[in-house]
Amino acid sequence: MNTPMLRNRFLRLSAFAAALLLTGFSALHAATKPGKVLKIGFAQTGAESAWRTANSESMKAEAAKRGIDFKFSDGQGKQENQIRAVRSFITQGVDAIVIAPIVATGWDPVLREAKRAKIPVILTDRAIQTADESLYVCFIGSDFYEEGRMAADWLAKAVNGKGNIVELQGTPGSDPANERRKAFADAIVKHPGLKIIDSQSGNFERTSGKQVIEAFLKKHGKNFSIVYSHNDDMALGAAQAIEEAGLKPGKDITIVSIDAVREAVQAVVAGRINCTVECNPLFGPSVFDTISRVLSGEKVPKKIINQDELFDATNAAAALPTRKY
Ligand code: GYE
Repeated sequence: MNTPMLRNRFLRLSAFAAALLLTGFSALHAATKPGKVLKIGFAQTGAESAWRTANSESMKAEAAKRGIDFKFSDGQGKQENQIRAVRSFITQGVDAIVIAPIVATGWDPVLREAKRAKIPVILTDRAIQTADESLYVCFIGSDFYEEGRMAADWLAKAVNGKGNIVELQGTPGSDPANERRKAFADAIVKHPGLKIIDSQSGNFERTSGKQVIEAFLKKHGKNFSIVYSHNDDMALGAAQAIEEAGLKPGKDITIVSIDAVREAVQAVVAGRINCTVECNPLFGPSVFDTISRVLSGEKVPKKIINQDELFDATNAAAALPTRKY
């Protein structure tokens, strides 16, 4: 090869290398360039509860407010649908992916694919179990263990540490079901008069919750006086089953629940449910703020935990007018 040819080839190669370097380095900051429309995918679990509806609405409203090209996928209660949605977000080259993982395990392979594609993943609502915490940027949601503990402590006081309990569990293998179950069990150990005599999943759904309590009423008769429900939809289903059996929910049977959706807070005011621990679903603004920070290269905390309160007969009526979900 003569010298001019070599020089030519060198110039072409260096132009190529420079282009590569530029695209590589600017990928993250390009996402935050003024005027650029951000593309964000959200793999939601499904539409099983009033909590979930409020959460989806919060995410959609905030995305619209910020002019984000928002790709919303309803997983219809199946992890495989959520995984498929995440893969399609990767193919579409989104700037960030948000997942509300229906169950806690089985996410590593698809998260590795997102990492390879250099797309940041934010977990919301439910946490996952993984040995590799670098597979996601951060988690935004509630402390489910704390919610279960609050429910148990409230109950122990309300019933003087005595009574047989039946438990309505959330979706099997989901982080809120795991944590709310464990926290409640850990807390009632301190009260030998409180005992869980039966426990079954109602999938976080009202109809299933109602069916489980109907079956428990047949099986156990009047042998229980407390229902602990992992969410409000199932608690409202339980209240209906108890009424249909000719008993008074909130009086003959104490109901303690979690979420504090409007209908449940109303039921507390009406005396049909005795207590509901809040689990705030309105974290759309916090999710998109966090994504902006991540895309502009800022470091964010690994866990961003929402603060939750508790509603019972003492404060439900006052809270109702300003409840936002
Ligand atoms: O409590 C329940 C929903 O993951 C916190 O899922 C969420 C739970 C919520 O179906 O109502």
